[in-house]
Amino acid sequence: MTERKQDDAGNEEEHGLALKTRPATKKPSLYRVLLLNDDYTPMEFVVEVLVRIFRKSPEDAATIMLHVHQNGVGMCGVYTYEVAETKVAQVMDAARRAQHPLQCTMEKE
Ligand code: TYC
Repeated sequence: MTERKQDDAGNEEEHGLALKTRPATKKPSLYRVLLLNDDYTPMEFVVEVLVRIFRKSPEDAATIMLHVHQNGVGMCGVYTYEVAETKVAQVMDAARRAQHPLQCTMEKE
């Protein structure tokens, strides 16, 4: 009877020889990017942001914009930390340049 041991990555060890059954990878944490409603940012500007920065179709962008308008907050997408951070910065920069009070945040999923 052969004794088989598995390490933390699920790799089998036998006689000191590690047999890699799968790579020891870790899934990155994901973050939701959220848009917040306000009374002043034009609806058209929000749709443009969703199309240009979040790669939404004009139809999906309009649906998300209306959801935020009616519910106060809505999700633009789920991304790894660095991608989410970049998208939040791009939205905040576009809003600042256009002098709209649009706010965008991220939260861990
Ligand atoms: N409430 C805004 C208006 O009536 C539209 C709006 C939608 C603003 C979504 C921000 O994230 C937002 N003009």
